[in-house]
Amino acid sequence: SEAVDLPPGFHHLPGFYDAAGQRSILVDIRAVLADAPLFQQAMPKTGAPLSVKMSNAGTFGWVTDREGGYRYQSRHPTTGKQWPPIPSSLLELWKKLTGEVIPPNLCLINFYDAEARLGLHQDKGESSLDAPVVSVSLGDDATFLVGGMSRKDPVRRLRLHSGDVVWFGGPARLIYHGVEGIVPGSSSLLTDEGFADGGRINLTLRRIDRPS
Ligand code: MD3
Ligand code: FE
Repeated sequence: SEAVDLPPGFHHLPGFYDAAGQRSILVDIRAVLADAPLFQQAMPKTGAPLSVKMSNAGTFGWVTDREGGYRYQSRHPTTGKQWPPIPSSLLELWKKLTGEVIPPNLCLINFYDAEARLGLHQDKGESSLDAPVVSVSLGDDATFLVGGMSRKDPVRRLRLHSGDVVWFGGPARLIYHGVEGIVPGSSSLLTDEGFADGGRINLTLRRIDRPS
C-alpha cells in the first residue's frame, strides 16, 4: 500500500488492553449480546445483506434495511426491545481517552466471520460530527483501510490486533475507511470465551444528537 501518513486526529493504541482486559470487555459484550443478539442488516434500496453481523448498546443503535435505509433507532429491529446500556467499562474508556464530559450514547457492535468485509465508507450519519469515535478490536486480526477525505485518495493498510484501540476526532472524523478482511484463527480470544467460530468483534463508541 502507498506510504501515506495517518491523518491528524487519528490515534492507534496497539495493545491497549492486555489479555485479561480483553476478556473483561468481552464478558461485558456477551451480556449485551444475550439481550440484543447480533442480526443481519441490509443495504438501502437493494436489500443486499451486509456481511458484518451487528448489534448495539446505548440509547440509540445504528440500523439499516432495504425500506428504511441507514438510521438510528432506540429498539432492536428483531426483538423490538430497547438496546441494553453501554457497559461502564466502555464509558470509562471513552472518558479516559477523550476527556469528553458527555458520554457516548451509541455503541455499535460489529462481528466479522472469515468472509466478512466492510467496504470503504465515511461515518457521516451522526449529527454530532464534532464528537470523537473510539473503537476496540477483539479477536482475530483485521486489515483496516485508512483513506483520506476523498474516495479517490490513497488507502493505507493497518493491521489491527485484539486489544488495540483506535480513536479519532477532528479532521480524521470524516476520512474514508473500511475493513478489507480478517485473518481467521489469528486469535483464540473469541473461541476461548465461547464464540464457537472465532472471528472478530469491533466496538465503536459514538455520540449522536438525535435519531435520523
Ligand atoms: C476512522 N468499523 O463501524 S473501527 C464502522 O473495524 C467501522 O469494524 C470498523 O468503520 C471496524 O463504521 C472500523 C475504527 C474506526 C471507526 C470509524 C472511523 C475508524 C474510523 C471513522 C473515521 C475514521
Ligand atoms: Fe465506519
